[in-house]
Amino acid sequence: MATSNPEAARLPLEASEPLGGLGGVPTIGADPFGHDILEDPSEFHEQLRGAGRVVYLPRYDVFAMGRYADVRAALVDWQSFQSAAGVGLSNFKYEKPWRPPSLLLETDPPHHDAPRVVLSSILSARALRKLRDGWMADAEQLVGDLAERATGKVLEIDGYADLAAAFPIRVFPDAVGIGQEGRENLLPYGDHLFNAFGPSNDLVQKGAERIGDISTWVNAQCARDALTAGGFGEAIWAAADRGDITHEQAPLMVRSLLSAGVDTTVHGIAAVLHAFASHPHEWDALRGDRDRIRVAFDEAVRWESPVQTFFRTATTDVQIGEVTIPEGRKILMFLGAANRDPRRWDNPDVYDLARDPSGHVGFGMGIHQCVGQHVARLEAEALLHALLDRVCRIEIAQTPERHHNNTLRAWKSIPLRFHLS
Ligand code: OVM
Repeated sequence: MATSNPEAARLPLEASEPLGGLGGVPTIGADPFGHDILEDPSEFHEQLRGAGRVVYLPRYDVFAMGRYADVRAALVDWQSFQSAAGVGLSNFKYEKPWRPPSLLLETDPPHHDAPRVVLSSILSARALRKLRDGWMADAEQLVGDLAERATGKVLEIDGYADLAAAFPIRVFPDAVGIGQEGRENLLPYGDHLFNAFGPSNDLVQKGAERIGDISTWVNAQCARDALTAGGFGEAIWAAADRGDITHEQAPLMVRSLLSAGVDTTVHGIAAVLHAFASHPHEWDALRGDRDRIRVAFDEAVRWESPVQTFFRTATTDVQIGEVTIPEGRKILMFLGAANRDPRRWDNPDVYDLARDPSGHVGFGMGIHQCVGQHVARLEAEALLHALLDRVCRIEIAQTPERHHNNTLRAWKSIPLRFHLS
């Protein structure tokens, strides 16, 4: 069986098991981690959704799903589709992970439960209330400082570097409670981590040289005595003192914050800025009704899906329609394709504040759904309030440039022109 032999499991299907019990699986030969598709995945997503409920990708000998209903159902069914074998292409049963597995992302119940309960409480909407006023003031200051660069009423900035990357880097490390030094490592760490969920292609190779030093720095920030009072990090260690988690688990949970909490939010905020720049009437609508700020961010997460994909692993033979996914096989869940599935969304490619984006799978779904989503929403909300105070129109000043990552739908630059009020 291909599934019990790691060597065979990586061969193309034809070579290991000539479509025997897998007959009838639609096959797509394209490389979803290749630069063309990373630059613009929309055609591939359409092909994937159109081909069937489950598709086989011979390039990586994995299965894939792109329709909303199937992606959602699989994410919710953690019993059949486990995370503990890793949520990247690599199967932890056969290959040593590049870093110790995450206690949240790369586990399932029962091991997942205690870390999840602890972090849900530390990052709950209620627990974040005390951060709100400070983050609003920080956003006003950031936008105010940028506005000083304006020529008359026109301000040209890079929406990626000057806002989307600048704001989370300004507020999030303080909220966790890490020191000032070395914060420039956070984005490269996340970039490599999210590349490493994919195949070991050029994007992974490019990060490999620096990742040792960067990981050493990240891991050092997770120690109790590296964390300042009042932050999320200290709260994780306090949970260990209470016995809710062990003292061995605490540093790995701090590492989860530093892993999942920076690049995701940065590219989520970039998505909302790009959405408004490319849909100017929606900015007018938001200016007329600030209560739609929450919808503005969630609709941007649906529209862009900053986290495009995660894998699961079948714990048993799973039948989906005509196809049986054999036990032990990897399935690539296309969150980005599901979030633009016309079977679920009207005019899915349009960024639309009038729709209800709830139910999107941009934060995942089920027991692993993003535990930091309230943090992300608060960051986006603070920044949008500050921009609404000063900016009456957002335009694209020059063609934005994508940054390619195996997992993230990311930006390198978004040249914007703001018209100040
Ligand atoms: C973690 C982790 C890392 C990357 C992503 C993520 C989106 C979690 O270390 O727990 O969730």
